[in-house]
Amino acid sequence: MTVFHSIERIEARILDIPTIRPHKLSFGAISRQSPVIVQLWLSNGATGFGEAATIGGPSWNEESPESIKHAIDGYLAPALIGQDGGAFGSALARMDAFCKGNYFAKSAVEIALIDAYSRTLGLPAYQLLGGKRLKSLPLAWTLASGDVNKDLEEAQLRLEQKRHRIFKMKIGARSPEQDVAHVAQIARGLQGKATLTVDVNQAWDGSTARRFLPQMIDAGVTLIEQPVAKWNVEALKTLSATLGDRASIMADETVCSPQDAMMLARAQASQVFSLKVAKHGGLLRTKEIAAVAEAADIAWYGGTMLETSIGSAASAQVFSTLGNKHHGCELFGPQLLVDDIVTELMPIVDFELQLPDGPGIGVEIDPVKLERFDRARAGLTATHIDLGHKQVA
Ligand code: MUC
Ligand code: MG
Repeated sequence: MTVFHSIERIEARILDIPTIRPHKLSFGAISRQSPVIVQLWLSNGATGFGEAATIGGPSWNEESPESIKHAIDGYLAPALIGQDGGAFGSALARMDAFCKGNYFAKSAVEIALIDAYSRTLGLPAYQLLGGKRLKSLPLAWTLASGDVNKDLEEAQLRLEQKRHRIFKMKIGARSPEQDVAHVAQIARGLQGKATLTVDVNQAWDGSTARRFLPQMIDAGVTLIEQPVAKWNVEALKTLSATLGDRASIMADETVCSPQDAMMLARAQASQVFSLKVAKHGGLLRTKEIAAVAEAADIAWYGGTMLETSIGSAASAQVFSTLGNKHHGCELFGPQLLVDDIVTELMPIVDFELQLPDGPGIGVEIDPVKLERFDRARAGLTATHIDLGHKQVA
């Protein structure tokens, strides 16, 4: 028996949710996240939610909350209305035909579609993505207050609470010498009780990375994320070859499409891929990148764009279907926001995020909170990155 539930309606809204503290990255600081939340209805009345979040408007890559909403309202929703809700691959192909690129926007729609359809079947989304292999994942926290004492306080508290023992430090905004001193001070303060990683968010050129990463490793860092510009695959390759077994190089901004993944695998330019549902264009495409990683003996890491529990749970659904050659995940977005939009957060037990069971993406929306943070109601304007004292000319 064929079950046909057509896609009836798709709506996108931008929320504005403050962060608990300024979050400082190489390219600026944020104090507010503006996730785009998508709701999709099927003809049988089932509904699902999806999300795409950016960091500092279009500062992390080309898409912004406003461009995401625009692409969905103007192009992606019209492409899908009346189509078979269970034909996920065809839905992706139609979105590609109507609209080039715009992967964050497509991911929010695809998540909402898979959420709605799996709820119709009464199944967790992971059942439609290959089934659950992992029940939990070690959960990293990012130390990015910009102040070494505050970072250490945050880290100590989270260790005591048994929430996190992987700490990622955002570097690249200050001089490399200052960054090395900062990381070394945190490492000394934590006395080997945690795994340390750094994310340079493309800030360094190849020679800076070659000169300063060995010092980071001497200080205790074992995973290095996107040290150079996304196009600088030659530098990633040299670093991967020369840093040896002491630390792994992880691609983030460089690895978006399956072609990027193939290119990095052929070049042997990174030992780890940071998987992010938004930049890959959805849950199914995240599995494609993960498949390339597995075939090329590259490990994966469950990345985030600092989503609410909607996007985080959707990511958790697909991560739970992957193999165990991983470095944990960083789905801590909900903890960085002053409040969330679901009734119950995914639990953290013994430093591990418990990956949700269904139905759908496994979390339930709180409609009151959804309204409370809705930009259309609050009348806020676009979120901009704070460049601080950075000289940009
Ligand atoms: C990134 O580039 O990884 C993820 C965690 C965090 O603190 O920032 C993001 C973006
Ligand atoms: Mg990154």
